[in-house]
Amino acid sequence: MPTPLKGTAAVIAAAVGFSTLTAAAAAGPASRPAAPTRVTRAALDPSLVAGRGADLGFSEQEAENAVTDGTIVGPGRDAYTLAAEASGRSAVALEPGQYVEFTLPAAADAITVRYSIPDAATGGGTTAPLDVAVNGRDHRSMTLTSQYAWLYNEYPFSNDPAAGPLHPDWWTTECGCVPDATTPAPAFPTPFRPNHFYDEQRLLLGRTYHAGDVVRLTAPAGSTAPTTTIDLLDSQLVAPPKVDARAADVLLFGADPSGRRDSAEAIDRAIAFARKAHLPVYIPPGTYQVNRHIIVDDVTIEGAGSWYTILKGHQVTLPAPAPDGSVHTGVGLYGRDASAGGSHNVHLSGFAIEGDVRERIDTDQVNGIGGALSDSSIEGLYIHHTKAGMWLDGPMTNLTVSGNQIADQIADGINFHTGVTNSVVRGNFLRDTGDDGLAMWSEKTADSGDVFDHNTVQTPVLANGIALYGGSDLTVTDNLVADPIREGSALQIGTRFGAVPFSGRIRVGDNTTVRSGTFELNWKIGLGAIWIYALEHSVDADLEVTGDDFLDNTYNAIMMVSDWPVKDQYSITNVHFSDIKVDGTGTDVVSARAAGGATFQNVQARNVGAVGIDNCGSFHFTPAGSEFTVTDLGGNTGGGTTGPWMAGWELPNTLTCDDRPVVVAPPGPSPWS
Ligand SMILES: [Ca+2]
Repeated sequence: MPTPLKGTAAVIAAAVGFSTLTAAAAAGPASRPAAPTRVTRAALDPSLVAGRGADLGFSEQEAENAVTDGTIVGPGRDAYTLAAEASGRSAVALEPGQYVEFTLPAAADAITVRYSIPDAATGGGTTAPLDVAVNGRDHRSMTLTSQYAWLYNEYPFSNDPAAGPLHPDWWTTECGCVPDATTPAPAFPTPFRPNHFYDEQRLLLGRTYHAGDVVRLTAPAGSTAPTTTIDLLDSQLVAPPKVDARAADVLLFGADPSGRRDSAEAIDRAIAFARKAHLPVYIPPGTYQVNRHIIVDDVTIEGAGSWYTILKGHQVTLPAPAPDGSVHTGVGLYGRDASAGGSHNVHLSGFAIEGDVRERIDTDQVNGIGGALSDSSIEGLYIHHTKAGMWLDGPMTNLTVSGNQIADQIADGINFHTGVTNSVVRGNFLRDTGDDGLAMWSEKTADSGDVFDHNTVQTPVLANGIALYGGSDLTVTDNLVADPIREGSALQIGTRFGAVPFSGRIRVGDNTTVRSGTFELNWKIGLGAIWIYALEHSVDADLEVTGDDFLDNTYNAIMMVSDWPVKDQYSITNVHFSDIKVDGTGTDVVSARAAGGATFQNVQARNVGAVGIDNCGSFHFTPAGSEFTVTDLGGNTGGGTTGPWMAGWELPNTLTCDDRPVVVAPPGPSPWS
């Protein structure tokens, strides 16, 4: 039952994903008594992910589990669809007049709505109202926007829904050709590769509601949006505003909490005073207009909490490109450049950074947090609509990033780039990044001794949930990664992007992934929940993958690949998998497309859709078997459609190569008794 769509904006929506609308069982009418709306984490029963990921004190409820007279979108995992980019790969579409309602699981005075509305016909976004009512009264209106959503086309993407391919000299998967070198010229339907559909918005409700109270979100009858898609609702009880009377209050230095006047210089003055007086800087509740970087060094800056203190900026076009290549600037807190010695002893907490970045320009420094910050901490920020949430350019050391939320980014969530050492990213929540959620990128100089621990990464629209690109002695533990959408995996260990090789001990332990492993659109093969990739060097450091749960894998759970042109040059060795649970694979447990080998111990699998080990080695197919050796250290049990996943006949290196095994969608994850 395709939803009837009207108007020019609707044309785009209709073309790109509303075709996934189904007449699935929408819940009952408004008169139905409120039933508790399930609380989930990454659309999973919380018991399945206990102790993993971040806990920032909010409850997440998926719209597809709520009461609605709208239409369920999905589930579906195909790129460029609204379903695929939704948490849990499903959402609810509302026509004007329709609603979705959530029963609060606990006391709450604040909500976050993740939603999508169509783009304007010529790009650039639209706005539309959303009515919020609690228990049928206390109506409020949110103004939803798609100005920060809807990108099109090939990297680095475009806001123009009508544009043909940006790179007609690139090999293009849709035509299987290089368009410029092809006669007749191939035609590409527009919008071409639409993506990044969702945005989120926070709302303080003005009073505290109780468990059992009902929050109804209604697309008003007169809405200009033909469809309003609701993905989920977060609800929480926000702590009262923090007050610090023994600090340099930015109001005393002329900052304007109404957001009307630019406050950057006032904040600079407060910082200068605070450094001399050895005081922290305090930014009380309010919205402060900041349209450039605030340079921070040897200073503590505290807000009243990220729901109250908001630094908000417009993107500004620079009169001439900056020395770093930027052509724009915008709101951000930056340490000094590492080449100038970097910044030290910077402590930032308790405020939001609301940026205004609508396009991806990789030379632009328009990140929420940037520069080099040694011996520093960043805690309790909410970073929204910047390019990357935090992009740290080392060398630098000893940074702790904890308890932050980063959402709706054009590029990465947090990137430790070049020589970031002994630093920790713990307990952060990231949703809807436009590139890797969390990355360590050892370009030229190794990141070393760093830890990503207890973070939640949901719905990165491109690339990976968590990626390590080279480096030494790195740790990725107890994270929860869900729903990567294209050209990436939940976890990637790759020698890419000019990174130095891996060395020392690389530990990937006790993480949970779900609905991960995307369809690689250029290779046209399915990727694993964890993807180990030898592209620019071999992967030969001690790599220990231990205690992880890989749930509801779209294709395989574990993939090891060397790229075709380097398959005889680079290998993957010294990888050790142990104490792993694989619950559901569309295809294999292990896909090996490289020379080398790995050991496996206590890897339990069930609901496996294809042969357990898909072993291609380096594709020479000699009588000696695959160039990839699987070593069985015992306890590798379970399987699926073809029997035990690790069967004797597959060992140690039987060629079982199948580029595209038939996908058998597994049942949803369940407790492992
Ligand atoms: Ca959802």
